[in-house]
Amino acid sequence: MKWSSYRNAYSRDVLSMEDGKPVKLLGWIASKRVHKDKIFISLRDRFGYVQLVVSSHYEDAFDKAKRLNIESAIAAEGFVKVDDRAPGGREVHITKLYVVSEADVWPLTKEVLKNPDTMFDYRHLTMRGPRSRAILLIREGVVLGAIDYFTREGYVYITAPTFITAAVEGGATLFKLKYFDRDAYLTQSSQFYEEAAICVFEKVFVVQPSFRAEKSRTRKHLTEFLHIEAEAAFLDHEDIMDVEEGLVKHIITYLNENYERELKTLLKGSLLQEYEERFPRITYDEAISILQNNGVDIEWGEDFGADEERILSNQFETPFFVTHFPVSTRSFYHMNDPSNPNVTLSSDLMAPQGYGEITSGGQRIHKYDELMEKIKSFGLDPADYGWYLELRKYGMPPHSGFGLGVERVVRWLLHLPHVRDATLFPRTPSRLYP
Ligand code: NSS
Repeated sequence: MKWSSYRNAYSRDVLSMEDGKPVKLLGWIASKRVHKDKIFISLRDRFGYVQLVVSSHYEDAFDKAKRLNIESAIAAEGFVKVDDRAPGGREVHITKLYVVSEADVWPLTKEVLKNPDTMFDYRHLTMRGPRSRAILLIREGVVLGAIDYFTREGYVYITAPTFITAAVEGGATLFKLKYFDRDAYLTQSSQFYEEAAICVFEKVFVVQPSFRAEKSRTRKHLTEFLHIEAEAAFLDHEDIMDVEEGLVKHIITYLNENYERELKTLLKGSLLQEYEERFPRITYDEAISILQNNGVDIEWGEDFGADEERILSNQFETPFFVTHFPVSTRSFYHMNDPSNPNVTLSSDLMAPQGYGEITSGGQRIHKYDELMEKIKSFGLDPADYGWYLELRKYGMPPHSGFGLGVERVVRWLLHLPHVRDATLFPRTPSRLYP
């Protein structure tokens, strides 16, 4: 049989068909219930689930349905039956059933699924469940929503290399590897390459993995995450916060418009909250006061850890920016605030209700001497940043940019316990398989 031309409907089409319509379906047996003279199969295909009913009257189909393990791939022919008792009000009464690929006994017992570690050992199989399916589609929606936003706003999509020679976000979290006989690293951010590209396109964005050798075992750190980054010429710190805010609001609207089914599956029947008002903007100084007033032992100049972020973001019901981080807490490329050289023109966008940082950005140093001085004051070797410095000699305008962690956004929007739930095959300090 030529399976590519066999099918004439998907599960979701059946749900709006009239009684008696003949259909040919392809998919997997997600579950089955065997009765004396009837077998109920929940068939899964790329659009979801539909109920099949195999009656003992059709002996060959009945015998196959009885014998087959769940997750066997099948082709099934029959007629649509309108029935209020069926999920979605329709089922398909099967007359013929073909085995496309027979499955062994499914190894995922309740024990396996209960323990997050063994659950992720079987991620290649557990991803077939309705919940991970819906989460992965929302993740797709976050990326497509972002691409939709950037292309509408005139940003050009570029790509940057994964093998790099120097740190963007500090040497401590670089993954080192051998590049033939030289040392190289895995990229932490495409930002520097985007900065080069804005002198051609003015506004650019990337969607690609970034890598961090981060040992911290928190609910928000992966060693490989999907990074959406944007960079724009002639935009200052305030302007780029507007872009970040516009992006996050657009992603939410895009998901509500295009992923209603998945959102309702995951959010107990509701859609995502849309935010009309402008996101609040508080300074780092104000954030420190809030933390101190909540009994947190933190001094001015210290960076926020996971706990501080959680406590701070628990004070808010909408996303909010924290701006003007101290020079000591930010990478060297950040422009110092001309009105207060102890702080930078930087900001993090925080998700509310304890979820914390989802984007980070700000204005870059665009002047050669200023950047050279800052590189040296950070104890870095200017030779490592040759081309990046050189850009400042050839017409680099004031510019700003930011990065957004896709798994962090998905985790927040869906209230997931951990960022690893927001990606297909998570990479953490302890997980490199599957
Ligand atoms: O380190 S960042 O805060 N900033 C940058 O990499 C800039 N160079 C981006 C830019 O301006 N183009 O990371 C940006 C975002 C951060 O807000 C998180 O949402 C996410 O990337 N991020 C992570 N997600 C998951 N796991 C880890 N380890 C992680 N690190 C950052």
